[in-house]
Amino acid sequence: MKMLVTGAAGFIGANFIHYTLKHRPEYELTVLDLLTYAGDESTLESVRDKITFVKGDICDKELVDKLVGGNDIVVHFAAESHNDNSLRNPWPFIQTNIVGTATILEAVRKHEKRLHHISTDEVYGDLELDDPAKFTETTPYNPSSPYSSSKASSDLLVKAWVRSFGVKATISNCSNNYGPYQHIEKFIPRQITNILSGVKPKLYGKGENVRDWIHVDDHNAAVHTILDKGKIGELYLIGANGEQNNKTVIEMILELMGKDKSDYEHVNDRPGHDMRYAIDNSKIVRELGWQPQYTDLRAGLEATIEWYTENNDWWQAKKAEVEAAYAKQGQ
Ligand code: NAD
Ligand code: TDX
Repeated sequence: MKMLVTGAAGFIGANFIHYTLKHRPEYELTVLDLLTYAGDESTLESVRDKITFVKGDICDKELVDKLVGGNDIVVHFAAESHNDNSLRNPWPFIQTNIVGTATILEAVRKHEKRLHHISTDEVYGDLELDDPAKFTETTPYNPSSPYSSSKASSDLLVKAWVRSFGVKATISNCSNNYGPYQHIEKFIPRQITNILSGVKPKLYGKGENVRDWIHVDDHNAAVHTILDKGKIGELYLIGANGEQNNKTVIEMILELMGKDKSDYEHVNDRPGHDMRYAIDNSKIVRELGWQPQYTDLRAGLEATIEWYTENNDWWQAKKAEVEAAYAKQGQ
């Protein structure tokens, strides 16, 4: 099996490479990644001799055409992924997430290759805190931010290419991931590295917003399940019943790191901040037999804290720039 993985110098894609080499050592893996601020080649250093790494842009038609033509399957993670950045400057999101996905689609159409498109639950917008409903595969798209609307656009392109051109694609929409190698701009690693740097964690607004946390290895196991057993043209939601509000998560991190659980500060809220995400995972559980393994968030956070504590070299150089950008927004 020859597999092209886009965006695998980033958080989930890199974990996907490590997971795949461990569980499917016979696969031949090629990575296509532009190494934007979010990509870090060192994340793949330990497996460098087992993969082919190509530095390049998913919007580069010629390069994408050549790489797709030489592989059997494309797993498409590459994206601009951070909501706060999309509010500062939407253009890279439009380019990479929409034009980049269209470029991949045209190549898989031409070469008749299988595609799995990685997306997010944020395409559905948000839920009220007291709403018993969760997102399902039939919830209407209603994205809130430039990030989530660009991901929604990319999903719609995939659906259209499946219907009109018979492209053999599947889509998955996953909830919030956590685990090792997550960029420190994101909520959980930002707070852990703040505490490790002697800075107070920063909670947007009142911190009532709920995210449905899933360990990155559970996400990647689900992606492999879809590649093995998923039905072409179908969309699958991935989630591990991990709903928690942000305040509770910050308090948990502080406690686990031996600090007073009230030792954080409230900062400016995110404009248009989605209130709650929640995944009904019954389709992938029922139809494909996938089950999450890491369902204890406290234990998962403990392991993640340990990873950031032991891998200071991986994140330290990025910290000042990330915090300077947040400071400009009063965050
Ligand atoms: P990330 O920002 O950590 O990594 C993105 C990677 O894509 C980086 O290595 C970057 O260099 C690369 N990239 C960006 N633009 C590129 C381009 N034009 N050409 C080639 N490579 C490019 O993101 P992540 O958190 O690992 O997310 C991966 C995917 O999963 C995204 O599609 C995201 O929408 C989706 N997703 C993320 C989450 C989450 O909680 N992080 C949840 C659900 C879905
Ligand atoms: O410092 C912070 N303080 C804070 O309260 C940061 C960075 C975030 N937050 C809040 C905002 C959100 O309610 O924490 C929550 C999580 O924030 P992010 O880590 O930025 O994630 P989110 O916006 O929920 O999006 C994530 O999940 C879905 C990923 O970044 C997306 O790529 C994915 O699609």
